Amino acid sequence: MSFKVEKINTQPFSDQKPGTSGLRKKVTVFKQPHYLENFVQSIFDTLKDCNGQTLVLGGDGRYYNRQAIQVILKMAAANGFGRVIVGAGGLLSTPAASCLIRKYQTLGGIILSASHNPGGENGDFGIKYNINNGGPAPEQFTGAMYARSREIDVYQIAVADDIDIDRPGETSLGDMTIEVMDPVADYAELMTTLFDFDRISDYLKTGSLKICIDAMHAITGPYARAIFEQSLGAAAGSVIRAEPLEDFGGGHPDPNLVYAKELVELIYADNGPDFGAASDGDGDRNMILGKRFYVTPSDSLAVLAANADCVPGYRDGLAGVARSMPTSQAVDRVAEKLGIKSYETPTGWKFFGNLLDAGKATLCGEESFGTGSNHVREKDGLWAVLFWLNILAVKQKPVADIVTEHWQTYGRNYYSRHDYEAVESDRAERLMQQLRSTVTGLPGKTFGDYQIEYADDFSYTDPVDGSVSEQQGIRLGFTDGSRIIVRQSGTGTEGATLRFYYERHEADPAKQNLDPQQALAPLFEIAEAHMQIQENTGRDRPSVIT
Ligand code: G16
Repeated sequence: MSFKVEKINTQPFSDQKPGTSGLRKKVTVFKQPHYLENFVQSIFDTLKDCNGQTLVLGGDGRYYNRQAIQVILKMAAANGFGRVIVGAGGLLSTPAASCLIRKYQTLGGIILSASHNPGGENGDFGIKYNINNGGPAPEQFTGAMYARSREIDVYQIAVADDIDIDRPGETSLGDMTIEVMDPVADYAELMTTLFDFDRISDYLKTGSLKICIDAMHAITGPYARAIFEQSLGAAAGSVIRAEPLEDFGGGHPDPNLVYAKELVELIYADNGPDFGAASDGDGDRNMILGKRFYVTPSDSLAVLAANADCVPGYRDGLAGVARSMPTSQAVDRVAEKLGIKSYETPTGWKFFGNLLDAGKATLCGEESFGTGSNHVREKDGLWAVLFWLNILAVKQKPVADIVTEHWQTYGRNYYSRHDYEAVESDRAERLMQQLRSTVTGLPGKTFGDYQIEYADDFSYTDPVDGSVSEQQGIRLGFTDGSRIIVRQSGTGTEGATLRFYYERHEADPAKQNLDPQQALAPLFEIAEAHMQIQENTGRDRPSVIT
């Protein structure tokens, strides 16, 4: 293939600051001339020496994935990379990309996804760099990328025909080799080393556990079919919405009770499945459902930690657990009983990387439907489903029984998140600033039956490298352990999204069966009284409640 490198003069864009997880913008923003190229060159410039290095490349298949892959391949070749491993069709789930980076010890990887955000021509697109441990680049790196993007004036790209990324095999572009790989095989193989596939498969064959996995027309379809239907022998059709589509079939690939409506209807129907799960755009999130039963992500993490001895890959014990700050404290109680440490990090999977690398934590989780372990350095939706299936195959009990028995032992952490999406940025900023200015005066104050024990803007000092991340969300902690947390999302692409997280612990089994919205109502009232949420947001209710 003919090959010539061109140096293109460009001007910086001022808005290429990565958020909670990479750069996410509307497709229309990414399609501006030089926009994608500037950001990719900023990544390469930050890496400095790319000569002869190997990169993993793939995405969740959303609109613009294929075009972006062609641009990145040509830029990688022009910047001296020796090899790029690409998922066939340009597809790689986020956990599979992390798996490949680790397995083939590459310099890193570029993942194209806007995760749970909608896709299509008018939807969102995203790009993120993962480092050689397979995890998202830490803040120092993303900060340097952003700084570079503010001063960039030239990028390099090969002038060449488009590369065939659909057929597995090797091709070359100048001195660079492009290896198109089956996106599923290595990841599926890794799963067999962690879970008892025979036991799960035998249990599925008894017919006592009918499962339904909703891939939401996003990346997990091919993975879920290979693992659940082909390897484990679940009935054909157990994976629904299995075909990855560029616009996710017009849906919102966010696995929660609102956006996975079809699955929720099935699980609540007579003769519906006994176990349901959904994944997001890029396959790193999960939602777990039992028959007419929803497991909150925070409870899911706690249950996995408490039952890790059922699973071969974790039978030798957990080094520790970690959760993001807004995630409920349910897993802390399990850690205490196990005599291991529970780490509290800011929101963003990147903060777990150091803990996993240093062997301080084995399982990690977030309230935002993310759970994972030290097997890769990303959260992993299908891994969480397999973990649950392994526990079910050992316990041979319904999901609801496992969770309610868990509550009886540890107490129930009632939990709910209220999101106000696409709020005007200055309104959201005003609410945050007003709240921030009150925190120092709050400890000792009472609101009805509740007294504030501490109030702060969460600051995290990484126990491994000592780096400090400030202003990670306002915490109001009450003397009974209840909490209200407020933070601005770092993944939205329209205005500002405000998130309010509410949590209350209930030790009495007789009081553990309330609707969380009812159980948490006193905390909603405190938040409204103190923050005037309705007035400040201009909304009379949240856009999404999970
Ligand atoms: C990303 C991050 C998660 C975070 C989530 C929500 O997930 O990796 O750590 O919890 O965003 O972040 P925010 O509350 O700032 O919107 P994903 O699945 O979108 O990559």
